[in-house]
Order: sequence, then C-alpha cells, then structure tokens
Amino acid sequence: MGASGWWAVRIYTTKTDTHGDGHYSFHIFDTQSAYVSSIVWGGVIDGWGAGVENVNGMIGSSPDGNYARLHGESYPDVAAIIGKMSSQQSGTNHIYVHAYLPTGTNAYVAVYVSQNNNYDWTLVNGLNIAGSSTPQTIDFGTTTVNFRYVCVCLMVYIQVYFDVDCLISS
Ligand SMILES: [Ca+2]
Repeated sequence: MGASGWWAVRIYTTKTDTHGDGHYSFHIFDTQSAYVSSIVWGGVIDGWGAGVENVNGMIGSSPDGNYARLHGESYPDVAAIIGKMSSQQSGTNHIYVHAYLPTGTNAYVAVYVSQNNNYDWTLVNGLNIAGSSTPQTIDFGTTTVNFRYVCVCLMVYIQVYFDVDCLISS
C-alpha cells in the first residue's frame, strides 16, 4: 500500500448484490491505523546499564511529545518495551515509529510483532538509526504476520538513548 503520512487510512470497497435483484450495495471497510493502546512490559533484557523510563509515553495514536525512553551504556545492554495494539492486525501492515534520537548518536533498534506475547515474536526489521535535531518518523517496513503485540527493542553498543513517542501500524 502506498501509505503516506501519519494518518494514512486504507479504504476498501466491495460491491454485492445483496438481494439478487440487480441492485448493488457498496460496503466500505475503514481499516484506520492501529496504535499502541496499553503497555504490557518495559525493562531490561540484557546487560547492566540498560533501562526504560516513562513506558506509557509510547501509548497513543499520534505524536504528542511524551516519550518512552530506552537507554543503555555499553554492549550488551538491551532494553525493550512491549505494547498492545488498539486492534488486531492482519494482512499486510506497515510499521512506523515516531521517535527522537539526538544528533550525533546512532542506535540499533528492532521491532518485533507477536499474536500472543508468548514466545511467538517475529522480527519486522532491525535498523541502525542516525540521530537528528528533530523527532523523526522511522519506517520499519511491512509485515504479513498477524499480531496484537509489538516490541520495540534498543540494542546498545555505546552509551545512547532512544525516545519513542508512538508506534503506528497502517
Ligand atoms: Ca507519546
């Protein structure tokens, strides 16, 4: 899908002859973007210097300047947040993370999806992200895995933090 922008909405129409009388009804299915509506878990997966703060900052359907922070000090620090999406996701979905990473820093961030949050995680993409002076929308690409849960994971090689404002599936 050529999803463009933050409020991308996909609308599908089907034409059905409900009564078999030659009169057609049009049905419109609005599969508006889903977002993280609650936090399941946030914490340290590995290492001594990793941490997570303000996990609820990742909740919400659009950027609001309230960020969840993932951070670490050195390899092999790994910090992660697991969120539950506002609706079940199926078919092909495009994952965007609105985040802030300071200019001059780099972070390796991976996004995983899961249907049950029970050892069924699938990697969507892992990206080496360069910081910038303003928040950025990071395109993690598409997944065809059915999912209800997402995990944003920061894997640290040098001291860094990564602030997540929201995650959208569209
Ligand atoms: Ca936010």
